Amino acid sequence: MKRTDRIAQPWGTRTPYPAGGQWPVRVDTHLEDGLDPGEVDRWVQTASILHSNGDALDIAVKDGRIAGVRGRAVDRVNRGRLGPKDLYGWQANSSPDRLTVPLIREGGKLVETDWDTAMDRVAGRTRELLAEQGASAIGFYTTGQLFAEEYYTLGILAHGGLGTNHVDGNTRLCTATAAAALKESFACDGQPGSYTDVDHADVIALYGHNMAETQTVLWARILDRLAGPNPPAIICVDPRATPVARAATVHLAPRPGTNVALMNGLLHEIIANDWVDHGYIEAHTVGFEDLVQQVKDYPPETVATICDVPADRIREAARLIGGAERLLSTVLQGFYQSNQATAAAVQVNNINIVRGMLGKPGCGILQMNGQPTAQNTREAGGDGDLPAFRNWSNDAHVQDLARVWNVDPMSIPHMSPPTHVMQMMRYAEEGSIRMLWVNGTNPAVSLPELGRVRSILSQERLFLVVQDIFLSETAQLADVVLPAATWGEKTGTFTNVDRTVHLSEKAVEPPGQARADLDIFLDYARRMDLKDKDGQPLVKWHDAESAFEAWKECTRGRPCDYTGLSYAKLRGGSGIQWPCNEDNPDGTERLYVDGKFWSAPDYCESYGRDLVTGAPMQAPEYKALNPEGRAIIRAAEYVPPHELPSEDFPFQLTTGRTLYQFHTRTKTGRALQLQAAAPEVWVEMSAADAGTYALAEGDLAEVTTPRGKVRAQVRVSGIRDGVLFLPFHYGYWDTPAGHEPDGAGRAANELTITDWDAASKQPLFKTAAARIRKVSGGEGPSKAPTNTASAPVSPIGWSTHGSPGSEADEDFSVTGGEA
Ligand SMILES: Nc1nc2c(c(=O)[nH]1)N[C@H]1C(S)=C(S)[C@@H](COP(=O)(O)OP(=O)(O)OC[C@H]3O[C@@H](n4cnc5c(=O)[nH]c(N)nc54)[C@H](O)[C@@H]3O)O[C@H]1N2
Ligand SMILES: Nc1nc2c(c(=O)[nH]1)N[C@H]1C(S)=C(S)[C@@H](COP(=O)(O)OP(=O)(O)OC[C@H]3O[C@@H](n4cnc5c(=O)[nH]c(N)nc54)[C@H](O)[C@@H]3O)O[C@H]1N2
Ligand SMILES: [Mo]
Repeated sequence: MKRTDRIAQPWGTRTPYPAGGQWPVRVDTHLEDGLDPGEVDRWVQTASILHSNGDALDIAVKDGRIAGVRGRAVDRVNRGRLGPKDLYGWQANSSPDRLTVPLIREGGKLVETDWDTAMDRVAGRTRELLAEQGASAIGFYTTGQLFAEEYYTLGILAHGGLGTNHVDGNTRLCTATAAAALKESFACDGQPGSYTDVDHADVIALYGHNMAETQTVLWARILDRLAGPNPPAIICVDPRATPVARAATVHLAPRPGTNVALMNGLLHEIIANDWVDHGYIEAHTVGFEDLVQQVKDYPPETVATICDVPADRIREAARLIGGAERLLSTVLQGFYQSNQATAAAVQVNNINIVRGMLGKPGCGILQMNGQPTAQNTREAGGDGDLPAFRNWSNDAHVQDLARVWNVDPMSIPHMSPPTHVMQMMRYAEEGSIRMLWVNGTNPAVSLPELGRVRSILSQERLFLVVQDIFLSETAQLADVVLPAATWGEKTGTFTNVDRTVHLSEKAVEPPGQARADLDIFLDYARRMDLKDKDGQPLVKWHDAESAFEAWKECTRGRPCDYTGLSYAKLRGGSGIQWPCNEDNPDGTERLYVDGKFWSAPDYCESYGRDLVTGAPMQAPEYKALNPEGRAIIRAAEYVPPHELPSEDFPFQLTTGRTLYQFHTRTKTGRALQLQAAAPEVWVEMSAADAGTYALAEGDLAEVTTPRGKVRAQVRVSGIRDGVLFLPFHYGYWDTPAGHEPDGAGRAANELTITDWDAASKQPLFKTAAARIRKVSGGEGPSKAPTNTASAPVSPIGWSTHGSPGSEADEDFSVTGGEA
């Protein structure tokens, strides 16, 4: 047993292990001050809610309150470990400013009301709009932070009940490209790999993925491999000196927005040196010749000029990848939110495909998710796709869904792709979407170009419903605010990046009158009197477990088959990876083990899209391309970002995360230890750029793009020259002043651009042109964390550490765990 300051040491103590070995157990516990584990009344099973890793944990309940957390030793994902956000973030649940009663807007102000009044107003407005305009007047914008049961219920009521095609999730901002890239290469969503690939890999390549800060426990697994015998080589592609970059064997720091050029350069080398598996390509793929032709134009010297990365370093990275025997590739926002998102992410798939590195231990692709239940949003249809990876452009799939729901197939919208959120915002701006129901997301801080977003959401003619646990920046603009119960206060399932399904059980009562999101949706379905084609209630379930049973039926025979799972089976042990069914009763560790893909034309989720225009491919085209259901190698040429640096805006601005904060901070900003570790926005720039612009550590600077201004203290960091970085966590709920007098804000999205990837429709948060100027000298260094990507390049006199309440126990004595 060891006490560790987990703010100062986010990854905790090393437990080294060798290639092919089993990751040792380390059980992390943090309880409220003075509480002894022996005094805990109950431990209640769940998994982490503040990222996509799916770390399993138990909530400590004391006197009906959440009083701490402990990692679950038995779980395959984390083997007991927890990250800082999980150790401390739960405190937000009992924050005194939780929403506890519904609110409605009266005379311009939000006032308290009862559930009947609030829900009648929502249902009443829905009925009016259906009568006046039809379902196209109504949009739903959900999240990646509810449970599978809730998305499935939302999906049936929006698609099967009202019949609107305007359904999307904030997963559009998050993992739309993960889904799109998997659909392009394998014609179906679903991660091929498994976290255990970390145990076996000899090369791990992380593309635009700061895993050290955003999936701390998975990174701890890699650190433990690096500390053990025969460690893997690490390749990092990131313009900043992240902790991943510092641990890397080779770090490539390209100009933001040039990922496709870089990937084509790597593929050029892999193909030119014949580091490819011709047998695999021949037997299991289509499209290789196109790739060979395409990457001919990208020799390392050409790529070096586009990306500003030394040609020899590209060769070195390619040599490592080309020589790997077990290659694990991971991809996240540095690709997904950057220029040519899908095309870039697909090239990562191509590397593993042409090297034949799929379906074997250590050979995996993790097109990462970000949010805890982003996968479920996509699976259950919360993002507008049809549930269980049914193909909206395949009539047989629509009919099959209509059978499951017992509705007329024509009542399920499927004539065009589902409306993505940026398009929904456009429709609201133009006035054709007149009601928008936002749940579990805070678009007034997280969407690009906030000035525009605020003006859309605050229009009188838009009826805005916001279902949240706090009075967020978005909720402040709403016509009706519905107080939700959250993680720990309700039951449901969630699925992480590597398809592991966890049960999350209710531990405590929600505050005041707050209700589980599922109960809110069920109440709405009842009030709307939604019926199936026999006049029976459309939604035939009444609680989380009955919703899960219905969802299971919907997945039967589909790739994400849940039929072998049940709440009982998920209770007590480890999470289980789908597909889990009669054939795979214990779940499935890796997909595509036999080189067979879910890409047969009559089974696949998608016929693919044109990577440049985004236009969906038609069935005949797809059938001609891929009649036998193989993996699809899709080549892409590099196209520069739309907004490039200019004389007026000489920098590239990129945005992202820091280890201690989650998104718009509604939870982590209310957890003392986390908020203290990263209390205020900062802007990162290189030492050379700081010199040129006469800026120093701690100076107050103003960053400007054509959309707006943000003020932040300068952190001189290891970021590449020519690039500025802003964390996007800092909105306005905890700044009484809000905007600065002269119109500058502190939310990074004041500056970002309304633009998105053509194929995935994911907004571009990572490439914009900007300028920076000094406002005033600082009164000391910026408060940015020092042990993360924002580490200062020269000493600033202090380092990030916790206060007395931020120690956690690490227990190394637990043996066993999952076999
Ligand atoms: N601590 C913490 N953890 C989280 C979250 C959080 O808010 N806080 N959120 C969760 C969610 S929802 C998500 S989606 C994930 C996101 O996890 P990540 O994707 O790891 O996080 P980001 O910081 O958004 O972006 C990753 C990196 O992309 C780099 N980058 C920027 N532009 C480019 C580019 O053009 N090319 C390349 N190659 N790299 C570029 C940035 O420098 C950054 O280090 O994290 C999850 N985990
Ligand atoms: N500039 C820039 N912008 C970005 C990104 C970036 O890297 N840069 N990243 C994008 C990404 S990847 C993501 S995922 C988004 C995240 O953006 P958001 O989804 O807007 O961020 P959150 O702060 O997680 O918002 C979740 C909201 O749901 C509420 N909530 C929490 N739990 C529950 C619950 O159980 N029920 C209900 N009803 N509400 C709940 C929270 O209080 C909060 O208001 O931001 C995107 N925006
Ligand atoms: Mo995300």
